[in-house]
Amino acid sequence: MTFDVVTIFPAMVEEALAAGIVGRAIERGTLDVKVHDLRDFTTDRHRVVDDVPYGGGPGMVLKPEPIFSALDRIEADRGRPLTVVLTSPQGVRFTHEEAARLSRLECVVLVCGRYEGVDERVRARVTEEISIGDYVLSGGELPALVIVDAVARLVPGVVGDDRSVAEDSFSRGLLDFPQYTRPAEVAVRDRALRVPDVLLSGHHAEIRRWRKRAALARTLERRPDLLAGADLDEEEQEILRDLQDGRMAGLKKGTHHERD
Ligand code: J9Q
Repeated sequence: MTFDVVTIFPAMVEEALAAGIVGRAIERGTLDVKVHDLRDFTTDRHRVVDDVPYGGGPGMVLKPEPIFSALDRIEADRGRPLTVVLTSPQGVRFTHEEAARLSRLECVVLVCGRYEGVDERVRARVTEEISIGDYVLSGGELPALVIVDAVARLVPGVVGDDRSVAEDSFSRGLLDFPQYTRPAEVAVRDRALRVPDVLLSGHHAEIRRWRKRAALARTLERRPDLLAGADLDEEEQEILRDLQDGRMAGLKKGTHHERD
């Protein structure tokens, strides 16, 4: 899979991409990511990428021609159909499902917008507009990096062990179960915090069941909205019913349930 990122901050994007799992996948050639400096596609002496908005108002708007030139070049270089994503607050919300869909494409271009805006005519060459959430950012570079990371992880071979991808919380539609590592006991201020005994027991069937229960309990507590779309096996459905009974009972007067 290939990504092309069009940005006015190429160094920021390059540095972030060089780190971690995505960086290693690029080194190995599993992923091909090119970062394009929008200023390289200007034709004036001062390499100007933005201008004042027609009609007046504060801020600057990204000019259309450098973006069109960048897309022309990328299209010619890749020689394949492009999916052109504009990162913007007006886009469709980015989710695991969107990431999975993009991971099946060959060539994805990410155009990093600016807070103040992008000339509306750029959208004539954009195939989709994506938002990573409802907050104000200065530019589309961080959203583009979020999208590359989430999509790349779903490309076969990018993550070393594909079991981690398959078991990944949003692949399964549930939150993760709690994880522990050594030591088995650690002091926090005046308290000794222990790893749950079952995880030290070596009883694999029990461990699996404890993890299912813990993941379901967390999801029920923190993100009950996810349960509607989760695909649960028989055992998980039974555990969930049990947890829900306990929760409802716990809300009633005079009933008592011990903590998990
Ligand atoms: C370009 N706020 O915000 C959330 N997803 C994308 C964005 C965004 C922004 C400003 C500029 C993208």
